Amino acid sequence: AHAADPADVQLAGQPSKAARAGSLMAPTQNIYARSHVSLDGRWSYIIDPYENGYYDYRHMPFDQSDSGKGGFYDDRKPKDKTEWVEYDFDHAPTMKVPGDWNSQAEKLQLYEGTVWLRQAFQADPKPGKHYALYFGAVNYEAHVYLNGKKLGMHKGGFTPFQFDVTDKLAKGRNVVVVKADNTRHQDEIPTVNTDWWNYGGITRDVLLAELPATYIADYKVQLAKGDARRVEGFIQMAGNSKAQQVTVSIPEAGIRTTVRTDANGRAALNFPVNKLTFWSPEQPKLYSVELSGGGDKVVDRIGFRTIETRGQDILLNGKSVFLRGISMHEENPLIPGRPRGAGDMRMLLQWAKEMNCNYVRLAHYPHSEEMIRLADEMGLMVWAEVPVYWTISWTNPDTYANANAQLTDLVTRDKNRASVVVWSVGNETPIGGPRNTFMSNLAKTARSLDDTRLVAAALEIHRKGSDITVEDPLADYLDLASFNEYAGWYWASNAEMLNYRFDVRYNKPVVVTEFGAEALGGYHADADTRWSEEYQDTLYRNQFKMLSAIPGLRGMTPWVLVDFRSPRRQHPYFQDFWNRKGLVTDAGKKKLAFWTMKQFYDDVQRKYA
Ligand code: GCB
Repeated sequence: AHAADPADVQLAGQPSKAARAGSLMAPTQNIYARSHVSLDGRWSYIIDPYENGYYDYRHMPFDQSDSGKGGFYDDRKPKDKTEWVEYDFDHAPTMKVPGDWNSQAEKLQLYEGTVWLRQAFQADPKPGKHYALYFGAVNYEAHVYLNGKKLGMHKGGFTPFQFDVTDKLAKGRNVVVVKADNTRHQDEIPTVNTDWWNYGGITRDVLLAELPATYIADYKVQLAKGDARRVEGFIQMAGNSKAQQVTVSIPEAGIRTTVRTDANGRAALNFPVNKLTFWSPEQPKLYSVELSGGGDKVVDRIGFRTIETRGQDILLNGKSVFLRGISMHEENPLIPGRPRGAGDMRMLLQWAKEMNCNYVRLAHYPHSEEMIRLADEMGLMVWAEVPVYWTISWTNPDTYANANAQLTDLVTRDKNRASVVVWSVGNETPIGGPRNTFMSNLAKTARSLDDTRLVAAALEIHRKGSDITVEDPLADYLDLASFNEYAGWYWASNAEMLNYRFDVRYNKPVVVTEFGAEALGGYHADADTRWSEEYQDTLYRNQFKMLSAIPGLRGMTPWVLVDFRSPRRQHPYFQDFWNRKGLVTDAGKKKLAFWTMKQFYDDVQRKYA
């Protein structure tokens, strides 16, 4: 709508492009380990369904109209009693950041549109330093202003972005204003139709980071593809003098190597490693990895492991594994809403651990960096996904660029996390020419950015008589035969489902990405009664029988760990805006099938021991 503003460019994940994009810059790797202040806390907000703080009464954006003043980003106060100003952040209500707005005010529960958020903070910028204003995620479209001046715009609700504010920070009081807009659009990623709550707002941390004149902007330190004895990766310096000597050391393993970055700040990493303890769910070993050069130093906690497929086997550190998983949303049912911190996330992952999982599918969008770091620490392998879900606008090149940018940002952010073993390029996308091109291109992007992990997607199944087949041209680009199936729920019933059999013809590991049934916690009846815990429990038992007959079965992530909110779920008694396929209720209580699932995983674990 306002493309004239040069700062309104979407983050493309590449440092070179980002450098051109106004003050948007590629997010700094491991920003939490840099010198920073948190801007989390209570932010003042104004609900603005008509975008009154953005457009004048002729519907011209204030920043392009003659009227000039009027945008809420000015955070204006009347100079004296005679002046007319119709908004006032100082007397506006406040909400918690990070935190979605839907769960913080009754007025906002179903709201989709614009909310303005404001925070004031003190700064003392020092000469020779770089300053970056970082957002972990804002859903969906964020226009960001510092001291009344626009820094830029970012689209995409689940990936980080940051602005270079080096020359824009004031000594003393600064004001940051965010216009967050969670309106759904057909051409965006995700599109208008999803089975989850469209939580709006600043849902992850906001930081102001201080970086040295020359700094380590990005790095990858991981084992080479299928090679447990060699680290491969890169270092990317940014700032004033990018050609630097950079030392990478892993003191605990007695490793130390030095490389020289080129004029663009780039150096490849490639060095032998012996005697490393490999990361695994049983022993989630993380090493302190130190990178230093050009006056900067950053320390990360990194695990080392290999992941690959051979025929129908998935090999973790060369050993065949079964992915004992569960799908999960990034939502704390007890709020309910997006997690407000690491404690909320740990609670969710802990439930997966209690079920004896060694793996989680973080559906259907990039979860917070903190979630992945917890998975690293707690020993859970991760399937990471982008919100390319259902019926995307396959032929729109801007839509593709957006999906590609979100995937790039995800891989860029999490490439050093040992827990991540699969990049998923989407979920249940309907087969067709333009879609096949779109999706296979995304798969190629994932592989070109990172060839050390598996690339997959949650595919759909087809039924012919009693045969269930998986046939999708996209599968040629993927490492797993991974699909969703709802035997016993959306088709067939508990009584009929065992008449079906799976025929998966790909010589790839079979990982069932979803199956499930809804059950209202505490509702007990017989195994034929929909919505009862007994129905769900029997469906799980039947699924285990059906799936165990598939020769290449190497994992599953049933749908879903916890009941979650969805506007599509409208049964007034059993659902009331909740998808009840959780194995844990919205009150945090385990349903019968939780224990059945755990029993199954205990058995599988013994077989793979
Ligand atoms: C699916 C979707 C998931 C839904 C689930 C359901 O296939 O991938 O997002 O929530 O089914 O409950 O219908």
